[in-house]
Amino acid sequence: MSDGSSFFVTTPIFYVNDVPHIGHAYTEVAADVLARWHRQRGDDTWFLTGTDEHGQKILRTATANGVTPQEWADKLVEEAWKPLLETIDLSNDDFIRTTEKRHEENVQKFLQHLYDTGYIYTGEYEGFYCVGCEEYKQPGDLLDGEGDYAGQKVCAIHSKPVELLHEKNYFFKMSAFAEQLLALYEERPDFVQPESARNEVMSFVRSGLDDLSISRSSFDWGVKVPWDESHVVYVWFDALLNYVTAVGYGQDDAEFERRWPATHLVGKDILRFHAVIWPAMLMAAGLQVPHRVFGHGWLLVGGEKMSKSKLTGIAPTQITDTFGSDAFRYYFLRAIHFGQDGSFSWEDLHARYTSELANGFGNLASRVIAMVNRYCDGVIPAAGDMTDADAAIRAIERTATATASIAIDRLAIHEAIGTVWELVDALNGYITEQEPWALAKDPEKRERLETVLNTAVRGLGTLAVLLSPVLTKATATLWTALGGDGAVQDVRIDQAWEWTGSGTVTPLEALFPRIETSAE
Ligand code: ME8
Repeated sequence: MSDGSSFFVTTPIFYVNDVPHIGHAYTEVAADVLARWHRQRGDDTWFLTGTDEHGQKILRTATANGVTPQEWADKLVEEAWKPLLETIDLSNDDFIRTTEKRHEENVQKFLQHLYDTGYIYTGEYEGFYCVGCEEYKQPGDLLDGEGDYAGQKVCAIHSKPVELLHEKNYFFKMSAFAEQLLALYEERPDFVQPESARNEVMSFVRSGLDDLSISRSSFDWGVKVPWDESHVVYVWFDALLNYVTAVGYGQDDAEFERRWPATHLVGKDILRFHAVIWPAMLMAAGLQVPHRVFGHGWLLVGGEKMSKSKLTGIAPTQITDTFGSDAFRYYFLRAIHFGQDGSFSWEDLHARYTSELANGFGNLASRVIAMVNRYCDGVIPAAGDMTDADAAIRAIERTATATASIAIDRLAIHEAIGTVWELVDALNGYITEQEPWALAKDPEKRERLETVLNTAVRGLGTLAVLLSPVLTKATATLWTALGGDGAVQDVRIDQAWEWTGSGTVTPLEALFPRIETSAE
């Protein structure tokens, strides 16, 4: 399937004004599954994540907490954002912070280049600014405030009042790229995904593109504008550049050439920054635009976008402490159609954990291994003549291997997992129908028993490989119990169905122990 091509996947870099919640972790696990899948297909893979540390939002939070913004960012990164990587078992290759020298210096280089080539000019701007979004808002994007904010205009995303700003700033000639952007969306229909996101972006650009204010002079927490140190770079202009500064832009041409362009996964809240502003910036600098931008949906709690500011934020550890990182990764990626909004509820999580992970997959693995131990002294038996039922399982393994990879290429992560789950269900049905416990009672059916157990063990091996990007821990345990060679994540995922069990199995503890009560 793969020719060992390059695959670079990113998440947004997250603001360090607060600690992570499950919305941030959702994008992270999606990117992680893609990265692990591609690595297992032999692609030259790079997975980047990190933190966005400049701007007014961080400055205000730090000030309110009586520390410098750098101290605040250092604390949050070390105490909250880096620990998240372990909480949900991320395999990121790099973690960039926008306060690092490798980033700041090359943001300045990029800006200077645009200035020298005439894409930056001085101008004045007056408009409503939302510090939560770190963005100037159009009047049409605002709502009338209620309660404490009656009589004021509030941001539709943060429900907090916007501020009227009037500044003399540097501007990026973004409007010059409207035609080129529209041509890009036309020529490369997969550039912005899903389709609904593409339509939204196209109509936004068609309605007219303004130039973009890219500096601020009323505070100094940011990257200094190289030719005018009384200004700092607008936080979004600075932040977007992380995707190239992290892979060598301005300092290591070979690395940059090797990695860029990227697949960007972002929440739909920040789609325009990635699908409009970012490609325009790259076009101005004469660099390649991203490979694609995928805007996923929101996690909803009680029907609303989950957010810390609305006090509906749930910390990832609230879930992983009870259910584990595998269940976290599985639940959000399986239950939510990637690209659409999805409601989170503890009941749904608990129900899926029990029926799909504990009863569906975990129980299958335990039963099959226990039977090999009981009936064959732990030695994986060879297969005899195959029946249609055995051949059907082999066919499903083969189809799942191929179809899941195709779904991953389309970024349909939920579909890839769903396809693999057809094999879980088929194997459970196969065991029920073939009744190995009954075959074991009849010495004349010994060969049939061995064929059934061989087929089931091979199926489990295929599942271990195909699910390893998602269920990172359970599949490693299963692979060891099956006597698989080396680490499961080193087995080629596009050849998952080819694994032939041999040797001995070792006893397996429940992969997903039952959790009796809801964690609510
Ligand atoms: O926007 N559902 O950072 P941020 C799903 N620093 N995903 C969610 C979510 C929810 N309820 N809430 C947050 C920024 N997310 C900028 C990005 S990139 C150059 C700069 C996820 O900390 C989702 O990925 O506000 C969303 O886009 C991101 O967190 C916003 O994170």
